[in-house]
Amino acid sequence: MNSKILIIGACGQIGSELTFRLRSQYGDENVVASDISYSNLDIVNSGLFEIVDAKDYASVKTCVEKFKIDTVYLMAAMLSATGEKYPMEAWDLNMTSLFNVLNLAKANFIKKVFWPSSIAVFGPTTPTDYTPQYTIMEPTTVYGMTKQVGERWCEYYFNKFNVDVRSIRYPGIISWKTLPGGGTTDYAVEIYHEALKNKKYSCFLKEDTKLPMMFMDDAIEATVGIMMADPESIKIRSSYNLAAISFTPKEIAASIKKHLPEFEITYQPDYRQDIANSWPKSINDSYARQDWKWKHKFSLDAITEQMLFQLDKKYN
Ligand code: AKB
Repeated sequence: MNSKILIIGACGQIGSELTFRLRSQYGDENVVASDISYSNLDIVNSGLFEIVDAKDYASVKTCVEKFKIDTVYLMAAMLSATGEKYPMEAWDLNMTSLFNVLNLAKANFIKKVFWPSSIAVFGPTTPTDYTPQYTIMEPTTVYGMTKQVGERWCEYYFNKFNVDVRSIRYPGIISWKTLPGGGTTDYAVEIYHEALKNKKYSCFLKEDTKLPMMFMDDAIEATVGIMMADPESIKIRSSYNLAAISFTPKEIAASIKKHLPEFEITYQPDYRQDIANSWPKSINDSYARQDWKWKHKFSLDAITEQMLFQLDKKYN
């Protein structure tokens, strides 16, 4: 029998692309997209869509029962930069939505849960290079705190209540279909838009700020890959380290200049610099590669080629 899937936060950067991917795999009739508002018309008009408030247990449960959902991808979250502006709201959204979904699974309304964690679970006391799966975790952002404690709850619900919850720690995600919102790694998407529109970009991070990043296509493969893996192969029920590439603003600018030699980057670091400074430069994801055979495809130059090609088509 086919899975009946609900994506919560389907209008967002990852949720939107995940919706299209899951629909092509499981059939339009088996994938319900949902969000708090009609903010992405491509998603709203592309198939089954429901308004669901992730913070409201009854709202999520009603949708789950209406469509006989067995699998939930909980993609709604407030990210690192916005979370620092609205700490209580970030805590409330990120934690309440997770408890709602985990409790629906505990009560057997659903069978399987995907919940995204992030490199934001790490902090300034974490080893920065090739950060291991198991290491010091003292996040300094509210977003990072919600992800760290969320991981503990996922593992707890797996151990105590046998909830099949799976999670990966996303790095910064680069995509062209939907803009990211409220993250510290968002510069690596904005830069391509500005390069094409204005041939220049003022970066909110310093030129040598190295962060782990990944192309959306790889992120979607990882998400679908961990969810399709045999339950026995998922040995980590908190969240898996996940990695592809790492680069600095200076390096992404150099990659863009290969196609647009006139492109200029300037640097005006703001409060997001402190957040970036607290995160790892690169990640050791050997458990994901070993347990469920994760591997990435896209290099920085391959991402740049795709981004400039697809955005150029969009703008013209
Ligand atoms: C952010 O920058 O907040 C996110 C993340 C790394 O989780 N993109």
